[in-house]
Amino acid sequence: VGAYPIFTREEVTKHRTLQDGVWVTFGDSVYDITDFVGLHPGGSKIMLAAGGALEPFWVMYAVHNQQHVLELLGEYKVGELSSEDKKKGSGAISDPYASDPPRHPALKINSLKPFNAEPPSEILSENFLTPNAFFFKRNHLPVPEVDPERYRLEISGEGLPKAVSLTLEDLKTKFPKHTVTATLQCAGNRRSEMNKIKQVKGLDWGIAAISNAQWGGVRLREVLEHAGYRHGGAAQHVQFEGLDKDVSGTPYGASIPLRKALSDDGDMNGEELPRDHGFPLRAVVPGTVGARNVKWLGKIIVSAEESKSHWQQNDYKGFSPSVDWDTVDFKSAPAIQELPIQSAITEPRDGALLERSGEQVTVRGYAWSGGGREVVRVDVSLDGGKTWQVATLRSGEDAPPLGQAWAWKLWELSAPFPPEGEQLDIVCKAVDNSYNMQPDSVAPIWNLRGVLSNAWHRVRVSVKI
Ligand code: HEM
Ligand code: MTE
Ligand code: MO
Repeated sequence: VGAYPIFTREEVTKHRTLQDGVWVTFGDSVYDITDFVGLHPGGSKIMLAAGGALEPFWVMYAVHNQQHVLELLGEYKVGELSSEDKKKGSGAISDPYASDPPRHPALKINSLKPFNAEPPSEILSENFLTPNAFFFKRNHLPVPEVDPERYRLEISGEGLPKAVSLTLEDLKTKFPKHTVTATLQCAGNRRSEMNKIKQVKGLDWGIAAISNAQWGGVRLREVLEHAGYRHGGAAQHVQFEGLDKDVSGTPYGASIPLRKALSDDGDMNGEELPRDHGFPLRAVVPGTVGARNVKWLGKIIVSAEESKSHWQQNDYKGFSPSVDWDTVDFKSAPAIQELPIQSAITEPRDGALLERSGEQVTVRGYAWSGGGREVVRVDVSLDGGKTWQVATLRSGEDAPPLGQAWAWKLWELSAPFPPEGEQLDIVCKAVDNSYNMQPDSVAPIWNLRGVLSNAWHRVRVSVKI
């Protein structure tokens, strides 16, 4: 290792544009990342750190605390900080996640900061309504601290005579309360199965980035009417902005088509909306991908255009297996809204050891389809898909009106063990009322972002004689 040139922090600050070169520091080292800026998977945000330390930004984006990222950074090293500046350090870094709420220890954490976690799969099939503590949690940023007294919901845009601001008290007293039981599923649920085919980018979700709750609150339509919304203009979309913001002050955002604008706020399974799930207000968009169910809702904007948010424009879209990170054109695909038919086996778990003495094997799971399409059947195979049996569906509620099956169905199959064999290849697949079915394997639906992973779910278990 040859000696590196020595720089002061003062000198580093002079390199903050592509013309002057883009330099950053990490620990005691200096890096010239000019050539990496255009290649950065996180886009132009990287320029926020230009001329200074990476640490204050990387505490927010903990995706960087990985060996492969540090190795990549190492390739751009050009110097070391002067011993004077080494002593000073990069300044105290406050952890933006320090005020995140406490969480249940049984959750399987996929990323701590931001917090992303799924419950043990058995918990899902044990409860038609997933208890809030176990409901999967998917945050892109720190959980904002919202003072309910000072909270305001801002509503503006196309077709509204003027901007309107509502307090929580207004929302609770000026509108009728509605409830809806709706399943929320992340676009990345079951991504880990795609990773087995070929590496995708994103959190390695198992089968439990999906949960079901009864949501209580007000209808978005009624809030828009209260704000004086009139049809006839250019309005096509309803944009949502969260109160969670990144280092550049950009909030989490998403939009839904205007005609879908039918939503709720307020409580979750009869409890106050938990901080992780959007306290004090979230958009609930039944039948629509998790990403559009914006939490910590601060702003509603009716507009002719979709949300400009990164997550609406350059993420949460599906592509052909042939598309890679060099060829992907995010403008060429529509934003995911309704999700496809889905099901998975929650019990037994892959790799479990079953006792034949029980004589019956019991398989449990969930099934759900987007857009309010009702699951009408779940087929289960104990022999890898050669023969099938129909599972019993448990809906937990009265039959929903056509096109409004927002909640999942839990299902169960109890069947005699096949006469021989030390292994069971259990498979499930669901059918919705449009007769949409799941594809039999992952490879043909593989996509670089690892979304929409809904192939037949398979678990292999051993049988003890
Ligand atoms: C993602 C490298 C600076 C924001 C990534 C990833 C890499 C990377 C390799 C992909 C990680 C993965 O998915 O496994 C770097 C390097 C940097 C740098 C080498 C400095 C030399 C920054 C800065 C910010 C930032 C300063 C913010 C101010 C992000 C974001 C993502 C990301 C938001 C996630 C994108 C997504 O989830 O799609 N970065 N980064 N990065 N980076 Fe950076
Ligand atoms: N809303 C805000 N403001 N910030 C977020 O990070 N994550 C979205 C969505 N709404 C998110 C958000 C994504 S991708 C999903 S899957 C769901 O919230 C997860 O909701 P949950 O944490 O209540 O399960
Ligand atoms: Mo998500």
